[in-house]
Amino acid sequence: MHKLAAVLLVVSAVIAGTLSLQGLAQPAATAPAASAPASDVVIKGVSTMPVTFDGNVSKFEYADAACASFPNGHGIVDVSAKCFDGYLYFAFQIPDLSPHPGDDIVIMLDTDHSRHAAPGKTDIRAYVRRNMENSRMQQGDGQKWADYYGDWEYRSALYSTGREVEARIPLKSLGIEPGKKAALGLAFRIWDNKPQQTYNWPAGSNENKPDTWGTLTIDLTE
Ligand SMILES: [Ca+2]
Repeated sequence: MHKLAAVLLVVSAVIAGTLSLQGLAQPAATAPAASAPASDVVIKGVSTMPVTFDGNVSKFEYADAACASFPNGHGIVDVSAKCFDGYLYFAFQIPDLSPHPGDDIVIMLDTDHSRHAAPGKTDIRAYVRRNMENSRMQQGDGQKWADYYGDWEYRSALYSTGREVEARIPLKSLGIEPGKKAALGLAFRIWDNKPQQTYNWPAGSNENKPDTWGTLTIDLTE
């Protein structure tokens, strides 16, 4: 009887311990993703999974992609990045419970990783609006962003609780050749209209300051 009581005590202690551990583990597991997402994205090799460039983001297209994520007030934005068929692809799954025509996502590349304090000629970005005809491509002029005619393409699709965006740019227009390795600056910015709020990746980065951006490594040497 004493033994049984002891066993029960141990079992209940283990259960209590497990429960309290789970309670502790939850904020510890989510906190790093929210406050300090990794600021490096590494693409190794060319993807083997074909893309249908239609705005829909499926796991069959991006299962072997490099990943990043950041919160946007509605949930977590999942970003996939990969190289395929001569293009650099980005795919976004953006939870958004308050759709507004002015919502956007912006993809910024510092193509020579020069990390200037203001957008320069080698800094480019795709400014993808929910209202797609208002989307545009921009390039730094040394002080600020200005419109340009680049090689970006983008598509978007809606789902019940958000939208998905695919964007691509030819590797050639970034000066990246097959068999080579390159480092670029990389940042994302989301503007949400309801409530009005900006969300950045990496956390704390500034879209107008390439020296605050993360790093995209494209390694095509294998
Ligand atoms: Ca697709």
